[in-house]
Amino acid sequence: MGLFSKIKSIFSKQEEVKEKVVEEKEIITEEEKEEIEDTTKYVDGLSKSRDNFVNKLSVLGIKYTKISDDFYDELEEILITADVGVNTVMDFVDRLKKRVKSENITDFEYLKEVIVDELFMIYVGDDILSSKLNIKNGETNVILFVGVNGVGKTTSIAKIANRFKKENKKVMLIAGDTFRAGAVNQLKEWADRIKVSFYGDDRTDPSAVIYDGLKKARDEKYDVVLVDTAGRLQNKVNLMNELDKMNRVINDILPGNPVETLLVIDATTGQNGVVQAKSFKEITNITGIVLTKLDGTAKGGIVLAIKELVNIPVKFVGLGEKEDDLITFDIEKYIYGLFKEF
Ligand SMILES: Nc1nc2c(ncn2[C@@H]2O[C@H](COP(=O)(O)OP(=O)(O)OP(=O)(O)O)[C@@H](O)[C@H]2O)c(=O)[nH]1
Ligand SMILES: [Mg+2]
Repeated sequence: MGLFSKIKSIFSKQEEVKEKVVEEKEIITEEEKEEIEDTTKYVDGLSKSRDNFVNKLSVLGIKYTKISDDFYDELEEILITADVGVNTVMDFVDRLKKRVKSENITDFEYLKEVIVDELFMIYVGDDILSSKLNIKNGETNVILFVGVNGVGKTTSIAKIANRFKKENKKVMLIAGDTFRAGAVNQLKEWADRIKVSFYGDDRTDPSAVIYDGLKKARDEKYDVVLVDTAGRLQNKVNLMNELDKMNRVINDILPGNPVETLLVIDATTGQNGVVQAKSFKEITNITGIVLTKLDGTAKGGIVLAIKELVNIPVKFVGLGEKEDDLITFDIEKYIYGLFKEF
């Protein structure tokens, strides 16, 4: 059985359980419930991408009775327009062609299976990219959030803080975005809403604010500190200097920190997001990506482009605007959400 069939059977079993819970009031554990809820979020959040992708791919299966060069050309086009990324698509199609030849594949149903398997392999590849955060219990962990404006940094911070809060962690948000008017207040409002601590003031030097906030967090033994930063598309050297300074301040007060620097990317910006990831990777040590607004795009293939072009793990995905709509990235659930009906 192919990988995709396995994934499909795991998750369709989950869906059966979900129905039983609703209709027959079957009792399940909290963990099982969360798993099912997460899968549902992927399935719902990726519906635009799924409609786009899967419909087009299915049409291919009807249109072509033989797997020909034209078929491959159209397949390439579909994947490229879904933001998978040109090089990734080229490699993928090469591999697919080889498999079709060596396994003598003529059946389109089987080919579908192979297509999903090979796409899955792009992400998994040789190395396993872990979506786990590098958090140490009993220590104060600093997570720095970077990214250009409007991508969803502040919202993502709130959503992630909310998750930590649910795990009973002591959480502080620091308003390191001293640039945009209203940014400090926006973060404070979130902190109040989800009931976590907040540090921010009206100084213009983010490092000064971060310094004081972190001292407080260290002395009062906070578990996690999430630092918001300004998202300006300014020149690279300035941004690099500023991030360097912030990193020095953070590491001074809490050696070994930040434990994570998460780059926030808006999935609806497509290949632009990938370009941003490349630039940020050049100027600072990005440890993970938060991919927001996947629910708002039909081009869910961007996850694969990120893997191929920047090779930084996607740690969270935003699949909606609500507090709970940011979840840990899970490639299997993602693939299922994308190809459920394929
Ligand atoms: N649909 C959807 N909307 C999102 C998601 N994440 C963020 N948003 C929306 O995107 C908009 C911008 O979010 P912010 O968190 O303010 O973005 P930011 O990066 O902090 O912006 P600046 O502070 O201006 O740099 C808000 O309206 C959010 O509600 C998501 O996963 N899905
Ligand atoms: Mg912001």
